[in-house]
Amino acid sequence: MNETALIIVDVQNDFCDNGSLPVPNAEQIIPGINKIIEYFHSSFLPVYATRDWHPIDHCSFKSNGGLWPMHCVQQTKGSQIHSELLIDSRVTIINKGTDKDKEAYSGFDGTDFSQELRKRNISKVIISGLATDYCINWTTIGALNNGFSATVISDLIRGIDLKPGDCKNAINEMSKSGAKFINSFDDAKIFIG
Ligand code: VGL
Ligand code: ZN
Repeated sequence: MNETALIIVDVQNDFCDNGSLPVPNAEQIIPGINKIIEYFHSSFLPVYATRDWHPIDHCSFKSNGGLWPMHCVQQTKGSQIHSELLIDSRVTIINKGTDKDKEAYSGFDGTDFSQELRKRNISKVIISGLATDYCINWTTIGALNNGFSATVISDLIRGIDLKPGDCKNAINEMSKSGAKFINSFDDAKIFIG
């Protein structure tokens, strides 16, 4: 149990420019994430991408009493992973938020993600993507709660800051829960291993 996996969280059209719930500057992180994906592939390490994957009547939508505009509805263009992200058959997709009655910001909530990681002898995850104050925060804490060590790539996440300070608070929360933080320009070997 000592493999490291990369998790790319929710880099989907609806969270990018022109999407229905755009995260400011989301697209800035794509080139950097692509470099990390290539590093993982060349090291034969596993790569996962989560997708927010809601049915059209999902409880998180304002139309159904939730907090958010309609976003990432299954099978729509908005729910597709951004086309510039290097996703191919080597990347395993994890869908979350599929139960219409349950908000699920964590990739570990209502999925078989932790069993899948354990099956592949993974004990450590490296996390990047969207959004710092929601799915990054909850997925990171979900990983820790499931017994994985978790490292977040600080410069390859972006957040919403619905209330100013939300992203900062999320980073403090992840840190207090035991997450580590690194920068992508550090030698990757520092965080694999
Ligand atoms: C997210 C709000 C609603 C996220 C998902 O991916 O961070 N945020 N659904
Ligand atoms: Zn959502």
